[in-house]
Amino acid sequence: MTRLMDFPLWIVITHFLNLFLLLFLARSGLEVLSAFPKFYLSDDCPPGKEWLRLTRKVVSADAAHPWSSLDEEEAWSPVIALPGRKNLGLGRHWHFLTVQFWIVTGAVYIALLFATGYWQTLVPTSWEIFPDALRAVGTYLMLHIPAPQPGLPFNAIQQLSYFFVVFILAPLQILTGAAMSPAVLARFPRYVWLFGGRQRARSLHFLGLCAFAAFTVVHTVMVIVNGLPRLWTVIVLGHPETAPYSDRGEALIIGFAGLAGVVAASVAATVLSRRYPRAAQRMLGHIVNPMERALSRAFTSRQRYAWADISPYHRVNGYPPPDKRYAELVAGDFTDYRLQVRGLVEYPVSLSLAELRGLGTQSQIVKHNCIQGWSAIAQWAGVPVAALMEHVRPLAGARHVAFYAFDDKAVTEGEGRSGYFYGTIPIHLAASPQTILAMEMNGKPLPIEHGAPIRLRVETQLGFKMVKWVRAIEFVDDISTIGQGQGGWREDQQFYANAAGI
Ligand SMILES: Nc1nc2c(c(=O)[nH]1)N[C@H]1C(S)=C(S)[C@@H](COP(=O)(O)O)O[C@H]1N2
Ligand SMILES: [Mo]
Repeated sequence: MTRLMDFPLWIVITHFLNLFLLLFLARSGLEVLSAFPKFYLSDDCPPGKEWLRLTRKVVSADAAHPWSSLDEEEAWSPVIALPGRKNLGLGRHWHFLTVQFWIVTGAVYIALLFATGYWQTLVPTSWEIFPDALRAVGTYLMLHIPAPQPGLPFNAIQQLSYFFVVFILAPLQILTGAAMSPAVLARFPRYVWLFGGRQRARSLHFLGLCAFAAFTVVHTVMVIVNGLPRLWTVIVLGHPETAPYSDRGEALIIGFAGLAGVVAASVAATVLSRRYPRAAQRMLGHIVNPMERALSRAFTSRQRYAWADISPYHRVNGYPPPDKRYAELVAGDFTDYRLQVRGLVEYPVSLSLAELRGLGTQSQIVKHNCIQGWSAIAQWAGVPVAALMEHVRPLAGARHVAFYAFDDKAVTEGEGRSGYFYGTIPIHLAASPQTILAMEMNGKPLPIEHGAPIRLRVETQLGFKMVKWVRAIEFVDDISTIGQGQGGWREDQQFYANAAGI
């Protein structure tokens, strides 16, 4: 039993890695949050009905002039957010990179916990733990240190809180994180219902962050109160609590070097991302994109909501095209509109809306998930891209499909960005059953703000992949020659990941 009093090296190492990775997770998580700093109970995200708002900007459904959800973004300081100041794309990259290492660290830790019998220090084996924990809290409140439980290194409240963090809080963060993925949501809508929907999962994920933060503060204070030099030595060197701590100097140096390393890595990640965003996007992408691609490939959308589920208000992202050419098409009720379909196809075509519709239509009621964090349910009807592919016959070399839009983002979104909006998807997503060129929304012709006359819907992906105001479609073998080569306008200009299943 005395063995349990040790603080073995594997705990020292996983404890340190956990601290390191949690800092990255929290900071990148705050970056993601800054893109839509409000929390809803309902997946409709009704403007003004958020249960928590971390911004002063208020938007309303009946605003006098149209707004785009990108206007709801906040620029948070790089001191708290990684990388800070409206860098959602890279914030997500850091988050998804770090979470992979965090899960591996956690899995190794739990495996060793059970392999060594050390689980007994964390897992309570009697209901007495609750009254004992209360008594321990009482002892703390009287400014005394409660005695550890017999044969264990921790008192009851310590054991209970460590158990909660390791076996409840950490898994809950992973599960609620997964419940926000559009691919998971599209394939397993019932899983997301476990948490009461995507927005509740998002709220819980945030409360989980708060719980982690609160735990970290209390835990640190308690370590200080419980006897800093001795415990510091234990945490850094892993010596048995009972051993003499002659190595205090060594522990001080190693411990502070470790903390300095964490801070330095955090600063380096911030500076690298802010100075060399494209390099950061590429580097992080090497590890993050394969995971996203695998998810998007494995899951097909099986969404089938009811008409009653349709959101009363559906946010808009992206201002309509200011081009004269587009205004003329609108004025002519799109009778002059032709969809160009070209590239690596056997039969390039130019289709009127009636001709396009003639290829066959389909309708779906689905949840839209914007990368910023909001969601909304709507019915969309239009022509399956698969039907179009049957018509134009992509050649064997066609591996991606590019969708070009009418909106010049230099005019509508500014912020130093340029070029017309476009997006690409791999050809297998284009052929997916719920991938359509929508021409109708909620039983009416597609409204201008939602992409008239045609917008793409790819139901396992984030909203930014669903190009609105589609002008032309091109089948290509390689996306690196289009735009700045990252696979889409938001990928090029905002450093979003090209795969968008998470
Ligand atoms: N042409 C074009 N398509 C676009 C955008 C845009 O700015 N321009 N924004 C994208 C983003 S980020 C989202 S979330 C969805 C929003 O669709 P909605 O406005 O119909 O809700 O459109 C996507 N398609
Ligand atoms: Mo979006």
